[in-house]
Amino acid sequence: MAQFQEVLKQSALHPKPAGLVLQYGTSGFRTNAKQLDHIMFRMGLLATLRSKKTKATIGVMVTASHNPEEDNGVKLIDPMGEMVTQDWEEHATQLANADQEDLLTALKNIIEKEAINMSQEANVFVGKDTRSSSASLSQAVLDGVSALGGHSKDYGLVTTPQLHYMVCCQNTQGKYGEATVEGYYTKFCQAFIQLTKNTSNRTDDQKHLCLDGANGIGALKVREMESHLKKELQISLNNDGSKGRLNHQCGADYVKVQQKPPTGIKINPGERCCSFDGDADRIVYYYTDSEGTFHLLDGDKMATLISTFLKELLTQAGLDLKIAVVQTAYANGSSTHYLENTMKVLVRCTKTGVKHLHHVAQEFDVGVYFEANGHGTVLFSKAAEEKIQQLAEDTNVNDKRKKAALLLRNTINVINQTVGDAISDMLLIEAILAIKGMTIQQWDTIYTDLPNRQLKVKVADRRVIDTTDAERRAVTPAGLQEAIDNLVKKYRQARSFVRPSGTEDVVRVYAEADTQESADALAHEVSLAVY
Ligand code: 16G
Ligand code: ZN
Repeated sequence: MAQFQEVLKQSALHPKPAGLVLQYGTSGFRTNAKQLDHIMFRMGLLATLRSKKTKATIGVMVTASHNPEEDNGVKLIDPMGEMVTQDWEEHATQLANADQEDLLTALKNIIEKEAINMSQEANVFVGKDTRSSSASLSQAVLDGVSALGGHSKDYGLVTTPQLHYMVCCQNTQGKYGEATVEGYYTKFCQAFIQLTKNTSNRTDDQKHLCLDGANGIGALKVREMESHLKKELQISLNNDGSKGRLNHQCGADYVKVQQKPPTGIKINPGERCCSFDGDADRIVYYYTDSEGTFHLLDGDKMATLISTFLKELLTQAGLDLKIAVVQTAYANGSSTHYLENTMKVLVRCTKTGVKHLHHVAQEFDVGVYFEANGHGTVLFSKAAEEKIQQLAEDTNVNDKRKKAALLLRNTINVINQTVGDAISDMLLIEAILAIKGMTIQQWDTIYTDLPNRQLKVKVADRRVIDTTDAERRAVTPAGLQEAIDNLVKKYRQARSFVRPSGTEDVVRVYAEADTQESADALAHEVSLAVY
């Protein structure tokens, strides 16, 4: 077939370095940008096949998120804006690692296995972050799509969640919103304005937010969005990419891991601040108190604020909908305890990685999911959305129920349900704080985090560690879990687990306890048990 000849010809322009083996990991392919040209071309091919198979538009995002500027990466987005399925992750790895002369065979294998009709049309949306390597790498994706005769639309510079949104809008014929950047701002900002409309007497201080854009795409997009916010949110933007390097001593990952503010930003005591990561799918909040002590409000604190807000509204609206919070093993024990025992909300724990949390959250009417690192969103079932909509339109309900229903409806509209989204999460949190008339300090005191420590340990082969119970217990090597259990017993309010990283060649250790000294000591002792 002529298209295979074209693939052969084009692929010669995107040759695979001999001997290079890469894997489609938890967040796609990610490594030094110099090694990725052939991967990008091949992911263009694969996205085209996935589009033919699903008869829908597929997304390809070129980004390495919070990694350093010299890295890059790519991930595929499925029709409803979710991560691509596991089987196709495997196809991606197969295709990426085929030697140049075996590429057609690998391609044909996938076509056969998936019974793909090659005369079906294909449509692929492509987006990229601000890395200097992203321009040529996203061109390689586009080359891959056109080599297989697919149509493509290049969105250029967008955040990862914006591309997820575009794909979802396109495949739902605009029901989710308009598949343009302008449509994105209109949808989310309008909902934000509606939510904050009746909050009385917000001072300029309350409307003010200090934002660290990680010198990345999020900063660019917040600038574009600002006029839509009609001064209801006044953002002072730091690390906007004009001077500093992407993710260098700034951004959500730096702030979360280092437990300190981005370097070089002056923060006034009590001032509400947040940081995005390099592709704006993660956000963390923080402030410093009058003594200069730094306070981090991570994904767990966001999940708690959001689920409390939603639960109160559901009760006021008189809607009997099942709400749950989905966390990972990294969730601070205090947050889980508060949610289960004070808020009486159902809490579920899953393996690390957004797709796992997303999947479990889909089981509930309202599923709030957050990783401690700041990636998260809220999912509403179709039935839940319909009930809320009906109540909001019902003329026979009392004012209190009606008001709650309207707030719920606008809350749904301010949330990007396709994936965790720093911009949408920021608008949601800002709206909740405004509605509740709450300061960041008041939000912070809902519960107190248990002191904790994370360490990474280099071992000969991290795959010898196998885990169960959402990564909270080690099954192999024999004796390891018992050793951890014995160490944990020595401390108060203690908990610890180990798991092989899905993104680095290390084993990660997590420990928490009643004091920082204890958490540090426990993490250290557990890391010795891992060797
Ligand atoms: C990836 C995941 C993130 C997870 C992290 C864990 C996505 C989009 N990203 O970045 O959710 O927290 O991996 O990394 O799923 P680790 O396995 O190295 O600890
Ligand atoms: Zn990210």
